[in-house]
Amino acid sequence: MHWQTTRYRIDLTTPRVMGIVNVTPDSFSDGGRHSNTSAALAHCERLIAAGADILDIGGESTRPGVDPVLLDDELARVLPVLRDAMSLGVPVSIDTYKTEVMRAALDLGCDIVNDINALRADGAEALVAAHPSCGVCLMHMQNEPKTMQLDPRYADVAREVREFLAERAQALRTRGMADDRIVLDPGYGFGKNHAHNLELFVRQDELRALGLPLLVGWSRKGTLGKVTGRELGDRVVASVAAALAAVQRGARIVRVHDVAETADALKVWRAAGLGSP
Ligand code: HH2
Repeated sequence: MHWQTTRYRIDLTTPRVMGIVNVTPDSFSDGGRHSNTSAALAHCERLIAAGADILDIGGESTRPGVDPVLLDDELARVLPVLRDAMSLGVPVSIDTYKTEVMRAALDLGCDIVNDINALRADGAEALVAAHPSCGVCLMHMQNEPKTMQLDPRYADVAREVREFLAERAQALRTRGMADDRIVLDPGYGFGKNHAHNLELFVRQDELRALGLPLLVGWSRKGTLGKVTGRELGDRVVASVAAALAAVQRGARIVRVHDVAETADALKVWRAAGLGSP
């Protein structure tokens, strides 16, 4: 199993670690830490040294209740970081739902578009499908970040997420995009309450029926705080455990803040013989 991206064909036989680079003043767990270009680039280098296989660079926080960032502000945050990160020797992903940001990133040669909105913005689907080789991650989200946690409702969360992701993947196939460029993400914490997140986690296997690789992002999220009783700054162990459990349930890429800890855990997981496909 591979993930075809602009410059790299990523082998997913081994689970991969996607390191989070938030070039934002207000991300839920690391806002303001890497909000200028040089700090963000230093963070990229640290994540690679710690074992990141992919860098995911974003310029807008999508935490619950947040207001959208203006297009020009987002571009000014991410483009200089993307430009330099492209030379660090690993695949680079742009974390955005804005078509114009995707376009600018792809023009720079960016490898992957990671979209929490699964390419539903005007022109996003056509743009990505028309690209000759970039990878894409399609994530499920009910509603939008501003309102998604107010009152999320599902009749059957696992079925609805599966049907949504199937429809979004099919839309890209219809435009001629090859399956090996597409990765799916259940979107833990995006328009889902605590019970929804846990039910989806327990039934994550059901998403494998879609036949495409899964990426998951549990890192430091609120549900892990509820499960453990830990505050935001103290959720590393919970996040690593969630990443391992997600991989055990079929995820091939884990999107994490704590790269070194997650990479170590995955090494032990593989040494224990749990890594064979
Ligand atoms: N979660 C966040 C952002 N982007 N992308 C994917 N594919 N999956 C996720 O679960 C996901 C994501 C939220 O985390 P973070 O980037 O740390 O926070 P913020 O949105 O506040 O910047």
